Amino acid sequence: MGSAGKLHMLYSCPFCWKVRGLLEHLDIAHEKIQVNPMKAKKTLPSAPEWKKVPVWVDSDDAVFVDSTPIMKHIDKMHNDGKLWKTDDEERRDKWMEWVDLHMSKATIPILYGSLWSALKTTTRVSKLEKFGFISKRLYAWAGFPIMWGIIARKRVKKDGRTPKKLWHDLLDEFTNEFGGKSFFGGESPDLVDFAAFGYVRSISPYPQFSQLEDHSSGMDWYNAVKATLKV
Ligand SMILES: N[C@@H](CCC(=O)N[C@@H](CS)C(=O)NCC(=O)O)C(=O)O
Repeated sequence: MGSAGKLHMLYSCPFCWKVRGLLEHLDIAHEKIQVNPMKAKKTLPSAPEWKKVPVWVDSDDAVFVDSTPIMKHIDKMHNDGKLWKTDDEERRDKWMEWVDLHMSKATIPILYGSLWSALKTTTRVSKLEKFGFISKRLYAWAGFPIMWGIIARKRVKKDGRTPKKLWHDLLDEFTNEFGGKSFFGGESPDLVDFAAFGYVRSISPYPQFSQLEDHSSGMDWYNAVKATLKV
């Protein structure tokens, strides 16, 4: 089978992890295009209107932007929309919105919320992303005080909880919604599960992930979703 499309992405972007998990679950052949973070705004096929990753380009060159709409599009095109179909659309829509609102905001605090974690994260990101020679070094050293001092510290202070407590609360709230089942979607994961899974998985390349690993129902769910990926 030929490639279904191209995913323009950054390795460390949580929104890209959402789409990647879905592609792996559905076992869809595709190309990954890791963009240079410094050049993304100019080089993305959706630029200049949309300057964010992920961007999905279908095999017929149609361009799709924004992670949740991309997931819906891929499910529709390659899976008869089965992961989005439900008897309770109100519950699904409410929780998709909840996941996109709350989990998306919780990744920065855990990765950059203290000076030490920010340093560890930016060093790792500079190795994982396709930076140029200069920007790689610049990001590794100038990135962490910016991420920590300007962005993360404010968010942690505003929330009032430690980043670990914030994640444990989110995982409690999410898994409590399963009504005793293994997934939000019931016996098998649906698109809401894959969206949440993407945010959680985006933390997995970093040492701070261990703070999530001691949430047992959260990890039962995470590992159960992971087990459905065909990679
Ligand atoms: N709502 C978008 C958010 C995407 C997003 O913010 N991506 C970040 C990288 S993690 C980005 O490209 N930021 C560049 C910018 O905001 O200009 C989605 O879900 O795809």
